[in-house]
Amino acid sequence: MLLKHLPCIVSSATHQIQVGPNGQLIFEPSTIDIIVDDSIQFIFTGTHTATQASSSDPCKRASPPAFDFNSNGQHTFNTSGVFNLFCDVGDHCQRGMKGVITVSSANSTSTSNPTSTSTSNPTPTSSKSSAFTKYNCDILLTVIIIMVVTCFT
Ligand SMILES: [Cu+2]
Repeated sequence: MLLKHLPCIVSSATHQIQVGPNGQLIFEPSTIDIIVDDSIQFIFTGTHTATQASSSDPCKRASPPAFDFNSNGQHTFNTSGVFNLFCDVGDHCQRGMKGVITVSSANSTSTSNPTSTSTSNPTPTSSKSSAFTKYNCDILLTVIIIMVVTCFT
């Protein structure tokens, strides 16, 4: 049946990275795996930046950086790849304020669970919407089926 092959609308996800939570010189999480068209929302506490670093030097600015925030903001990753992330304030990066954002292509089926190495209270930092997306797809397909059936009867 043709309907089986209709593409579903896949909505992208937004993930959060805390920038300097609790006065610490860290990104939390410091590593994150997302897929193309997902967004990262940077939530700032204190004076920091969330800047793309050079691929060769994790404490040096990329030229030009694809993202460079000094307050709350959101960036959508439209291409796959590995993006180094660092804070360009003082010696924060040298003191460990850096991270890695890995963007996989959308046809990858893996949904990686970020392994938590945090010592603080685990707080959910990403909102997954896969269940919601599936629900939307089911509704969409149902509506299409009803329309088709209506047309041919
Ligand atoms: Cu900083």
